[in-house]
Amino acid sequence: MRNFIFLLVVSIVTADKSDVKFRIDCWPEPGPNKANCESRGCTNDHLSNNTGPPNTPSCFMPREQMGYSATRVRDGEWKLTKNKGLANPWGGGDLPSLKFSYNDVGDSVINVRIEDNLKRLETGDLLNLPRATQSTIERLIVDVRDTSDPFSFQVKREDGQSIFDTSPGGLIFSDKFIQLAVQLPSSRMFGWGENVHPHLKVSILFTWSLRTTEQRMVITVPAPGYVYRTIGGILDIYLFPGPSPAEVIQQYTAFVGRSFLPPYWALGFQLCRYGYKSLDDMKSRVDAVRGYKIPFDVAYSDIDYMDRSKDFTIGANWAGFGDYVKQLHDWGMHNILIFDPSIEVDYDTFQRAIDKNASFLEWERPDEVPHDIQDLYPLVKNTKILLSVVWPDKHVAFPDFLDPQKETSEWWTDEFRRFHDQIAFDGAWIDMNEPAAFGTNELNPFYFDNDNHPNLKPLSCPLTGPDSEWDAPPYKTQAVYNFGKGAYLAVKTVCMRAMCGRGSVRQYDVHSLYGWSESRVTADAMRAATGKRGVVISRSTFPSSGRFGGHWLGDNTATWDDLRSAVIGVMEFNLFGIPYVGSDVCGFNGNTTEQLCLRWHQLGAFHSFYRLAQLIINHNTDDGMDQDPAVWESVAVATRNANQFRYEYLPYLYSLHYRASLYGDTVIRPLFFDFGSDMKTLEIDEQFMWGPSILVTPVLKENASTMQGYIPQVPGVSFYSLYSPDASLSDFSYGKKVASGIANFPALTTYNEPTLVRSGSIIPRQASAVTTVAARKGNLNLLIVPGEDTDRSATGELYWDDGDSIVEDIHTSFTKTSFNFSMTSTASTLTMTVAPVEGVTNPSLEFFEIFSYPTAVDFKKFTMNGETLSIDSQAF
Ligand code: MIG
Repeated sequence: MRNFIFLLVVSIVTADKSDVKFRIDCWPEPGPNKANCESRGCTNDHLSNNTGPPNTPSCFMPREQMGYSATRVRDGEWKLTKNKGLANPWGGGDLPSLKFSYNDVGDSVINVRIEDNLKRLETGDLLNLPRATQSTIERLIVDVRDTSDPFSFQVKREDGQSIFDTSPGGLIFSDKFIQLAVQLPSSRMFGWGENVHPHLKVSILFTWSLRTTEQRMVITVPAPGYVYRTIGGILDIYLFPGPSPAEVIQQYTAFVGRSFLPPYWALGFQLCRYGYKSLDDMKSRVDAVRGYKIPFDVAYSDIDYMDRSKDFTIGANWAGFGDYVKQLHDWGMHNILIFDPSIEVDYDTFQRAIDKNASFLEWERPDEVPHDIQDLYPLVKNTKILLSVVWPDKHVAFPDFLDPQKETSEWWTDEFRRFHDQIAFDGAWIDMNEPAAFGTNELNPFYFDNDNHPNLKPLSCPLTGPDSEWDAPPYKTQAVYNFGKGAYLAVKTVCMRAMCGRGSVRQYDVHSLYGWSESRVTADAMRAATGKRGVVISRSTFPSSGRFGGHWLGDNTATWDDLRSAVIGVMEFNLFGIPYVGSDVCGFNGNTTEQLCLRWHQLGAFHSFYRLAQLIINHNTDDGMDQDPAVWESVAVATRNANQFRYEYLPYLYSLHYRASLYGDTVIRPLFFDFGSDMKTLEIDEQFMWGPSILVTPVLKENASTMQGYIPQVPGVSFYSLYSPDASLSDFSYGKKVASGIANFPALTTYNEPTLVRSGSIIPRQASAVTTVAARKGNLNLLIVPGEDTDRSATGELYWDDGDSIVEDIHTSFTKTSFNFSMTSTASTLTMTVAPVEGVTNPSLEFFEIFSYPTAVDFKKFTMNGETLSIDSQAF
């Protein structure tokens, strides 16, 4: 997976069997054995497969004795002193004395810190988080055990339940290695990001690497506990009390910042492909999809549009691209372009960067500069700029988006403005921003075999000698160990010793912030260039990236497993506060199949970011297949139906995004967010809630004629089918109540996924159209699903704005309409309360549909604001 969130390695090493209770791996490198294990002062005990969970470490630390003793300094502060237990097995020296402290942040968040006396870089300072808190009745209490050796602490709820307990021991604190083992109260752990997870609940034994890298890597382990490992800095831990999962996310996003509001058009269907040979190629696929009248909003261009992969240039086969984007706009469509951060160092864009004093990642000292590469390029010859290899034909440099001065962002913005004058793109897709680099420290990089890529000498980072401190630290992270023998931190990326922040910080300390910093600068550049809200989608993210943009789940493969992992990944990114998220529909790598592609469109039609993307470059044959929906009649029809459903519900989806931006609500979430009182929902990760009202059971199995799902059993809540072969009142299942418990839904290929609506909901809709721009012009209609209470009450809301202009203040940018419905034995009442805002025109209400209405309707008795209405009972 590409974009792990923290510069942190989590190695979960517990098991329930008493003899292997909480093993902390002492030899994560390849090839543990008795001798090397014992040389580290650790215990070697190889378990046969049936005595321990899979991947239980055979070499483990004597954790019970390891750590620090504590003496109280004042309320909330202790001095920690290294005890006699095992020292850091990787060497490098344990810091003899530390400070442990905790503080309340606002009235709900607890901050626990373990740090030394040095001023270390704190990521939190760079992130500039709002650090707002949200009140809750729940309180967390820190309980420090300072009389036991090693010291440990617990964070508890007021009722005494421990939610975070470091009593397993094993605390290590060195300059370049920190380890903290934590016991949890429950095996229900969710949300380690970003990794591809087979389940939402992290229940299998796994070690997750969270360092930003281009590669997918996962090895195993179990709850209820985990071991954090990180390669430096301090421990600065924030605990959000909830108590409900939804409140945890609200509290977390208040603290890190709430998600940006996507423009309305960005909720439309998007078509993307890597491997268009020319503008004509792009046009023909766009025409094919439009030809099927599939609702369709965004046409993408991947690096193919560039001249030899250089940002802000247009390739020879793409003459007329600017006019074509105008044409797309005339059709009510939009265009998103890819931008890579790597800039070739010998053309106009880079010349302007130098002229404007923009900053790039660089070497620390002049004597480190490799002149055999550097001197090839006049513009960098006398600089310390670090050169590497990516897609372009010549060496590239990486913009320093953490530049504390304005020059770098001003140059980047200027490039966006200039390029926008040529092609009026509407969004930026920022790729390769881990940052990815080709062949670092490799003798024979893959591109040497690519006829299309010159054999440039790759970047080389010092792995031995005095300068190797940052690229070859004693403990090299789980990501590196998983990679295999001979791996190093700079695999597929830049040197950790590189300087950024205009020489103020090392890549080692901020590596995982590259994509975050590029998102922030690019979101500003987009707005400056377009004068519109725009959208940024980033491959690499970090906590709080959701403020600036969305995310796609990276290069997946056209397999049924990856269809399933998309369901989980999208829920996880909603937990991370990045709700504008989706997968590459149909699968990026590998050739898809008709059936898989059909099911993937049906799923994608519910994801906020809904993009068909594919790789059709096959380096051997150059003819990977097309896989857009127009390739197969069946997929075209299914996609049209699924998209029509989505487009009808866009006012609802857009309102969900407003709530995410305003209150930190999730858009797509696990069933237990809404129905946690039914414990069965805690295990469900093949279904999801689309906001509070709609439950989706996607078809995830090959050749399925039915799909099994679970309908929550919660007093006072029932579900109705929104799903039927022809979605009309004439069909028997549409609008019908479904029983709770396990259900088998017909896995239709001609309509959307099995979709249910929850009682008590009012959902704003509009008729579908070929684009969102056209659909927005239509009238509003309401789906009313009466509640199960005596008043049969239902509520809903609509957030509305022009969908495209820059949001200056999210709290005042919209009109909100609240809908309330209730029923007595004699009359039903629908109340709409509108808080208007100047400049925003709401769509007018055309009709409403009520499910489960108990009596015949008397058409003569309709009133509006007290006045009798005449109703066309024929049309009703
Ligand atoms: O090295 O721009 O994840 O979506 O199509 C591959 C080409 C570079 C990786 C992205 C993918 C994109 C591709 N990019």
